[in-house]
Amino acid sequence: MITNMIVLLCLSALFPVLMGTEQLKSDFVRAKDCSDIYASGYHTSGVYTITTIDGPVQVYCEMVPGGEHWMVFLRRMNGEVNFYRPWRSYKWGFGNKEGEHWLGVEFLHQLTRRHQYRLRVDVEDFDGNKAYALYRSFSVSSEADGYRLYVSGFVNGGAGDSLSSHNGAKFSTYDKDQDNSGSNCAMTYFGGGFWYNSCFFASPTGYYLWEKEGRVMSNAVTWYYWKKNWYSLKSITMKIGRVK
Ligand SMILES: [Ca+2]
Repeated sequence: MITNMIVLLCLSALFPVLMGTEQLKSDFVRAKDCSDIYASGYHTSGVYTITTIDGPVQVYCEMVPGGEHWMVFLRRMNGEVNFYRPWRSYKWGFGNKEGEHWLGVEFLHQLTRRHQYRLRVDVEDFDGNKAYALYRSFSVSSEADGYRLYVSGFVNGGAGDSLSSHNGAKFSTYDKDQDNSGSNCAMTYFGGGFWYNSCFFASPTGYYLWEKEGRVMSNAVTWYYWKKNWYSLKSITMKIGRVK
């Protein structure tokens, strides 16, 4: 009897800890993005599961002290993941959610058709300098419409505006050319899937280069209005936050 009570006491003491560190099953069902996860009481950055019409999907939620929270959909940081991939990969996502990955453009469409989101792009060079670009509005149209990018409301966090010139562009990969160039932007520049126009001022899915290699190419990971096309970034993160 006493032993049972001790076990119960221990369990009740442990339960809040478990609740704080693991996403409960009921939250899996409810959460459709990182805002829902944050609202459920999870304020630690990490990988969580959201529910989509195509089933559960793991996402990286960045929880910033003070209440901001973001859902990462692209991260480059060390070149561990190959981004030169076909349409199917960019539609459904690939990579490691803790590290380099692309979430999947279909999920971006599903989320942004129901709620309003903003976009933040964080960039970093090999000297440790950081900057960002914020867009107050971000959405992606349907696959039938080419997964067009819509961004507006630029706020300069030092990185400059390299994305507004991509506004309205369809999504392209090397095996699905929907760009506004006479050529195939992704194939020409050995780049990953992106909203290429003719061709780009931002190339977050370009070929990852390491500073020491000293051979920056036109197809590198670039953000033109910060470092032009001749500097391959150390890291870039694209993430969205629900506005309402
Ligand atoms: Ca083309």
